[in-house]
Amino acid sequence: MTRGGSTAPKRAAGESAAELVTDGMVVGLGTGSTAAEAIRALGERVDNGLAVRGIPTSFQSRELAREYDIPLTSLDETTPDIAIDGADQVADGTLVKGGGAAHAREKIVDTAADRFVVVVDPSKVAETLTHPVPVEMLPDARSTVAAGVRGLGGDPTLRDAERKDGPVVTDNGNLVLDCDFGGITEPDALATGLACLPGVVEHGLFVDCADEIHVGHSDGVRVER
Ligand code: ABF
Repeated sequence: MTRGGSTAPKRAAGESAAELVTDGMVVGLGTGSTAAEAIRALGERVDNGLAVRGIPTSFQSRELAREYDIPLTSLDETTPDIAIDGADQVADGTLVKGGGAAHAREKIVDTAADRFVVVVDPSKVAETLTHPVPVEMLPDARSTVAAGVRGLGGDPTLRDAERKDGPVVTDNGNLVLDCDFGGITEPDALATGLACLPGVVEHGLFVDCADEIHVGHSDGVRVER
């Protein structure tokens, strides 16, 4: 799923990160509209002879890579030299991800990479994380995980519970709770608390994972971290 449309800042961030890729590299291919700009830019370079292989973080990024003729590989074969991925919010180098419900695979691929580059537009940058944290869980654990999240001070909402076709189901066949914690002042402790809840597959807090954050603006890119 490519959420949100393309804009000049997203394009600038994606292109800036794609320029870091050199011949022979294995690239983790992120999810979302900003990461899609990086995949597009990479595809253009592949068209001009760059030899790379991609490891997709979602069905969406796999389809996009195929569209741009980027050869694919997997974590069973190799590890990424670099991963380029988007975020829902960034504060002090910590990310909230998972708006596309792909954060479990994103976290596996992004943290396996030698270099993890985040691509965002300025609307994603905050002083303190306030974005609800997506928590992917086994369907059977939906009520117990929700209770655990409340115990950690959060307010959980099953993603798209009211939708006619039923709630969002991830690429892994699981459900997602969007958990509002207000301002997150201790992301490390919260990440540990969420990871310890039985039935949680993965949460969308990425603490101490990003090596660089490319913030696209309409007049260029600022690299943070
Ligand atoms: C993925 O796509 C997610 O982890 C994040 O939720 C989202 C960002 O999308 P966009 O770049 O479209 O805002 O990276």
